[in-house]
Amino acid sequence: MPDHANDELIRKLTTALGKSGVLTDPADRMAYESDWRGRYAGNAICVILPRSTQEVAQAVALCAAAGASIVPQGGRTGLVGGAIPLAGEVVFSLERISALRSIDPLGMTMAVDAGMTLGAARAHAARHQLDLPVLIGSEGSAQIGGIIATNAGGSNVLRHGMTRQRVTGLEVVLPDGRVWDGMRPVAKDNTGYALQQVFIGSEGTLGIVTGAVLQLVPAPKSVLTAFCPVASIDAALSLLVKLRSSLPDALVAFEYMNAATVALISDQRPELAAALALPGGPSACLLIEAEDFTGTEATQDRLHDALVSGLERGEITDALLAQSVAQREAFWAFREAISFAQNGLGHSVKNDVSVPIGSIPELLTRGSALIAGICADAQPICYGHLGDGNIHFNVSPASRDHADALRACEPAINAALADLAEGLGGSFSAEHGVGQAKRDSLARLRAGPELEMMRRIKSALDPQGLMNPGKLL
Ligand code: S2G
Ligand code: ZN
Repeated sequence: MPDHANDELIRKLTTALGKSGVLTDPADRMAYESDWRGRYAGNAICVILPRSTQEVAQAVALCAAAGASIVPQGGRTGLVGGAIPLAGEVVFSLERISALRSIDPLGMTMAVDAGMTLGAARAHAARHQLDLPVLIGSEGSAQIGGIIATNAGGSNVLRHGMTRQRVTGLEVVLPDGRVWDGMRPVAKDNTGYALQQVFIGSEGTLGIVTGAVLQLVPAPKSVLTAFCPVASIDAALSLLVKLRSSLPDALVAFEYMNAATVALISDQRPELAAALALPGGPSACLLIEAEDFTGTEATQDRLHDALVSGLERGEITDALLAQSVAQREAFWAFREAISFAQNGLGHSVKNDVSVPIGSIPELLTRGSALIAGICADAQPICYGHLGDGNIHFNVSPASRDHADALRACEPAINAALADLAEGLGGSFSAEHGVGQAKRDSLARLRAGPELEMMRRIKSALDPQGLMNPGKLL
């Protein structure tokens, strides 16, 4: 947009939201123009911080009238650059719209503003012995609107599903500035197209989520967490099968990390490795978690017996069962440190893929061979949600000196791993979404009816193409 048009729009937005609600100075905008990894950055004409759904609606209407593009933004914890401006957009930060609207302990639902962090929402639920079971390391910053827009997964999808399964109602500001109030706190609403589902995972390209009704679950009486060095990926899968049969109603997390991942954490965060006091050198490990609703020893006994038989079969070489909350937190701190630890080596390549669980050994073997063929001094940092078939097939340089070489190989690595995952019947983006990072993979791998339907939905709901241009499609 020409400068005078920008100035005119900024003037109108300032009138609508007040001076404190519109950031124009580059120094004030900077924090909103790049992601936490510093991997994606851009320039907005301004960043606005509306205080209510009505202010969002007013601002969207002003942008639509001016033909200005919009980037909805939550906590900026995404990994595919989906909430980062490219150039010339208006960034809508939802951070000031963060209230608890209501909570219904009997119906186990909670209505919240989109800007509430996931951690705050989980704390509200816990006060009523309930839980919002989306388990991601970034819960302190990730916002409810963002995890809905990206359909975030996390570590207990195995039991509770993705964010999609948690949403019963949505409030969305549409690209023309109208507000859709779909905040229905009922499990069943079979009245035509499931419109909430269209917006969940749409990455801000169809509208701005400003509120949600979330389906909560009873909080467990206790959580049992084990950390186990594992002999191989096949052994891990064999143990998964045993645990699923002995803890069918309790197993919530089955996280895998390969030896290179464990070595990376041990190098970058020795204090976290020391807290686990793992015997021997870095080996592949599992983090296993079960929820106990009985308040008896039954679940613990079943988990213990399953691990003992895993030891006897040689599937695991040790089994640390958390004896305290602090020890459980040490296990998770180790696991959640992976993402940041990758930053320590200069450049991190991330490929969040899923395949049918039985194909994971082939994915790891063939994927590692592909990477070795593309980039000599790179190491596969493979970890993630083995229990639901989602592996973060990340790649780090052998050392910081090789970071540039890896950066140069990234497009080839991403394309090869995307093709491999899709070829194995899986997905080139399991939980992180498309954003800027995987847009080309979407265009290449989902061409035909799938992409055509997406484009038609996009043009039907956002005919001006103002919502988050350059992301996803
Ligand atoms: C995880 C997040 C980050 C990454 O840790 O489960 O979803 O680096 C990932 O891939
Ligand atoms: Zn993940």
